[in-house]
Amino acid sequence: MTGVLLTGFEPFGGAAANPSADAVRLAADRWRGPEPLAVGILPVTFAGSGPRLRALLAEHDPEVVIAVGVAGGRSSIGVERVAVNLRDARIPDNAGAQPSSGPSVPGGPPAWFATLPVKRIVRDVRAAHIPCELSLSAGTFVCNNVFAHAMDAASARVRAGFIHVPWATGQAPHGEPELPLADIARALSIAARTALDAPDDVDEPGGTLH
Ligand code: PCA
Repeated sequence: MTGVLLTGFEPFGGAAANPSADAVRLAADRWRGPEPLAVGILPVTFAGSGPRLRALLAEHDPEVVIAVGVAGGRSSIGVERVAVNLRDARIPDNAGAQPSSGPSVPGGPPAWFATLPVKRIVRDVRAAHIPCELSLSAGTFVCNNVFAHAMDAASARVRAGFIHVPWATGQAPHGEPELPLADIARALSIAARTALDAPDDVDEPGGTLH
């Protein structure tokens, strides 16, 4: 059985690279286990991303699955807490599809909570001096779509969730914030290690007032 499945995305929206793919590959290169870690790269399409993620889950049967995507404009690692069952695309995906409403998972619930220990991951990544915060929305584009499919497909035994990352150094267009790729990869390894070792979340009040 594979311990961890990490997925990243191909480039989209005219960008030459996607740090999520670079970071999951680097995290896998540096992973020392002992649990195995598998990596997959997903297409940035509404039609293809869910089936590809489901195929990877069936192939690897992981204990922990963390899907990863870039969130241009963010300066911190963002551990996503809620997947909403909604597609609304501000830009076309890589196949030209641009839905404006409707669910990612027809017949599914309106939303899911990540089953990763999200607050513990934020705490552990920050302890490594990497900026990290809890996020309440993964948006309504392909990343959130994959998050929804992950939560729908993962059995109760699997800890599943999504992490958004900033651009890696040298990649950001228009002066958007960046983080060193090594820090992004390290944050993903910490998240995987924490989810394997400590499935229960910490009991620490947080949230937002508005
Ligand atoms: N980010 C996009 C899709 C792929 C990616 O890396 C998103 O946040 O939806």
